[in-house]
Amino acid sequence: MSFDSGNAYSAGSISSGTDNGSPIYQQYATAHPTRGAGYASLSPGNFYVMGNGMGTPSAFTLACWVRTADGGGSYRGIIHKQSAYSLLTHDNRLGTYAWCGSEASISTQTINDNQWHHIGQTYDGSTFRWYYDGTEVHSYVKCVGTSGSDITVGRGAGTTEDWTGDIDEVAMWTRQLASTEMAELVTSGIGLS
Ligand SMILES: [Ca+2]
Repeated sequence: MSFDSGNAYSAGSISSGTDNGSPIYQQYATAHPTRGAGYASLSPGNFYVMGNGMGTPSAFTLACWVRTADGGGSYRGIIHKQSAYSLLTHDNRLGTYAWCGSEASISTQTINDNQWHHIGQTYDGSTFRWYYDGTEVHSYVKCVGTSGSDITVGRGAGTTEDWTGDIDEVAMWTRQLASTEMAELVTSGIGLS
């Protein structure tokens, strides 16, 4: 989802989606070398539904740029698949929730400085790794749940877990990107296969 020309939903293996509420499409004052021409602003009630998309693959990567001054006092879903996996914030810190045994893991990395940051989560079938501006900041060993739930961008488990802030270049891969590739996303954009 580049948001460079409105609601562009292509995101790795995901190629369709729908607005829920009224996400606001914004244009950068000057096109950004990595983030392109535009981005989206989300707030409670305004998010995207991506369909089942890539399902629950054995390995995957979730990534996007975000800017927020309010990471939420509890869970806020950024890229979320209910009952499977989620890239989220909790009390303004980057984290995840994996439904195999229903357990969250929250890093110490705060995210509410109102500056653009690239965040990502990779999974190799056993270990989650979080990336912040291209650098690994946290990991934990966990399996994911199997779910047919739609992937949502900007909403977690329900209406109380909507995310507030700007978002751009949402991407997903059905493989674990290497640490070098996660760094490359920050400097070169999402042109990885
Ligand atoms: Ca963009």
